[in-house]
Amino acid sequence: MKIARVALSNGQPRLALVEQDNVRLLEFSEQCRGLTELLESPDPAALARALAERGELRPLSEVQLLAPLEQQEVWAAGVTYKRSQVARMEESETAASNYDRVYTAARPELFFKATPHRVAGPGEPVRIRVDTTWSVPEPELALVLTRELKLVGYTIGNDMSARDIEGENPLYLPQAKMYNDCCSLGPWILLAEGELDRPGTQISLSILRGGNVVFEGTTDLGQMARTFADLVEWLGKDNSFPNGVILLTGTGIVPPNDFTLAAGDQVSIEVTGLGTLVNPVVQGGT
Ligand code: DO4
Ligand code: MG
Repeated sequence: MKIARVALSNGQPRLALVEQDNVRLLEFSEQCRGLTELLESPDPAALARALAERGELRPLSEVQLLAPLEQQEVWAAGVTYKRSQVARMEESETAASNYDRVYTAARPELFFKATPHRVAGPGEPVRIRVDTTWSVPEPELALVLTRELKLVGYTIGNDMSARDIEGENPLYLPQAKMYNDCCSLGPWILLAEGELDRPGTQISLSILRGGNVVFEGTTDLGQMARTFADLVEWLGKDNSFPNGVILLTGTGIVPPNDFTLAAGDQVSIEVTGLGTLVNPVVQGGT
């Protein structure tokens, strides 16, 4: 079941079930007035079905999709795929051995990625920092977790990254990763039902420039070196998330070292069973 956050003409965010080319709006109740309450309920799918019973149907093409989060923090894991380890070792002269070691260490790399106001929804711009000349999108599966860190869903994440800044000095990682519009999420949440087929879940990235594809890449979750449970357990050590949390699980696709994103590009990330998250790219002008 897919749950979208949508904006109606009155500006009020609503929730909706995505049913092929339509969305069915949920009628809020005392029990559920938003996404967090739905996700925190004992059975989000059953509650969503009940709230959708008398829900209005609208064509998907006529609703504006919003980023699928409310007050959740966004965190991210890094160097969870061999491709990311190799790319980071190439970009960083001084910190190559850190990336080598963290790939196999028991403790994963985890970092704070974004507050909700820094997150772009579907169709909204993601940003290249003004002080970088080497930036890439990072297409990642994102785990949707409750305040008790129960995995309740998945969405698509883009962990925008300035490779020159993080490569210059690992202490600059927060600047390479955290700024306005540094992350996009969407297009909706796929509620977790049983185990994901990791090797069968493909992540594809395509970057368009002037209508032409300038980079394409694919990986699958079977390539990820860590389990979701391992990442979540480390995230939760002495760390609380009163509104739940979204955890990006790392990238397995890194464009070649001579590639940088440019303003005007369009980034599309597709994940099997989830859909496609599309964002234009901007730089400057804030
Ligand atoms: O240490 C750099 C960040 C790694 C990362 O974001 C990733 O592997 O996805
Ligand atoms: Mg990343």
